Amino acid sequence: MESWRAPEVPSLPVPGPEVRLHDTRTREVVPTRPEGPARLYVCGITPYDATHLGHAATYLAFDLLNRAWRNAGHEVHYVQNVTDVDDPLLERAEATGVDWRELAEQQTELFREDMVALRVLPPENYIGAVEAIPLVVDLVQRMEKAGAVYRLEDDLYHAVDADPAFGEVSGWSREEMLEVYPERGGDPDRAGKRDPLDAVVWRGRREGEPSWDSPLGPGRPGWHVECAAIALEHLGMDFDVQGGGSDLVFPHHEMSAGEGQLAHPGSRFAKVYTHAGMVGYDGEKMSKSRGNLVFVSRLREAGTDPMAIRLALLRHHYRDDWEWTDAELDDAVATLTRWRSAFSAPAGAPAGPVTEEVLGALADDLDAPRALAAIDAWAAASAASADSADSSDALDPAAPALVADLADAALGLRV
Ligand code: 5CA
Ligand code: ZN
Repeated sequence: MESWRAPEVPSLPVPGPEVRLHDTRTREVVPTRPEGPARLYVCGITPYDATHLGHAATYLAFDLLNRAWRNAGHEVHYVQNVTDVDDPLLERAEATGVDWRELAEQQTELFREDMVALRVLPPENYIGAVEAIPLVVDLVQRMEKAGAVYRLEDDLYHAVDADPAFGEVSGWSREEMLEVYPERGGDPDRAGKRDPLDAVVWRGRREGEPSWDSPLGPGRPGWHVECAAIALEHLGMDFDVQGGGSDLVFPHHEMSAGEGQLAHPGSRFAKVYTHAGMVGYDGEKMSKSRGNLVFVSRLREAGTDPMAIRLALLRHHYRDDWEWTDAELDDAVATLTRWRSAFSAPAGAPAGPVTEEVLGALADDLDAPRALAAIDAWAAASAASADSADSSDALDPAAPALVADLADAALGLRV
């Protein structure tokens, strides 16, 4: 499907350091060492009730990674999916009496508009589950050849016991897995399964549900295999980073990695698995099923500057779980006012040290709060020197434009 319009990104006079990133599998911050273009897959939305601030925070985290890699001199090949056919989307369409295709198209378009407003760099390949069906069929057939698929009535299951590496991505115990599985699309209690944790890779046709003819029989893709198939087609095995929110660690990323690896024995799915924390509101994780959502589009309609939304979200480290409050937005608006005045001043404090600090912070596991604090400190120092006759000589007329470009290139904040 169509991706969205790319924002302009200024080029910086100095390169950033190599990027280090937290890896869920090893539970360590590790260097990323892209060979050729850095290859990034980030799980996309299921297009109903998009885009809430939790979604936005997760996509901003990986946008920081995309920018940090580019600033370190890498090209980036970014792929994202849209889960445009799956149970929760179909259920919502049914409940609201809207055609599921129409719901998906409307919500995907709203998401694109939100991403443009937030200056998120678009993926090169933006791929819907529906358009990926031939890829899914191909991957399931490869898994079948590896002896990792069995049939239960009209459905095909990924047999997790065929995979000696099962559990490696999340590092979770079976008890932990079994506890969340039913809430996250799993069907542990279905009679006839070999292992309660086995996951559907092809769901046979049901009355009243969309389905596609295929050599696997009529049906539709399972969720995890959708992402595995799209990532493999566009990035290949052993790509650099698989990303998403922490609610995708298990089962989604565990299963999609396993499915890729079963079909391509001997290589790893992703080198690094990185997860963003959950944004809450009113005491609970912001989620479609709980309905406690704050939407980017609603804030925009109410006249909120999208850069204030972006700044407020970036005040929190991407790995933290945190709770949104409306006060965060007021704070961000005040910060933008201070920055705007410093960026339009005739001179400012030297740009060299703040550039080094901002690029260094972002390359160090995407530490946006530290990067923002460095620009705050630069703006405050510039304003203080401008007010003092003694130190105004130390101000550099080139600095405001350089730091404005830095905020844009590294943090996506065009002020
Ligand atoms: N389509 C699947 C991924 S293939 C999916 O999870 N879609 S989603 O619309 O439910 O979520 C989109 C992204 O937002 C995922 O990476 C998810 O982990 C993330 N996300 C969802 N809720 C939150 C939240 N409250 N805070 C932070 N990130 C969230
Ligand atoms: Zn996914």
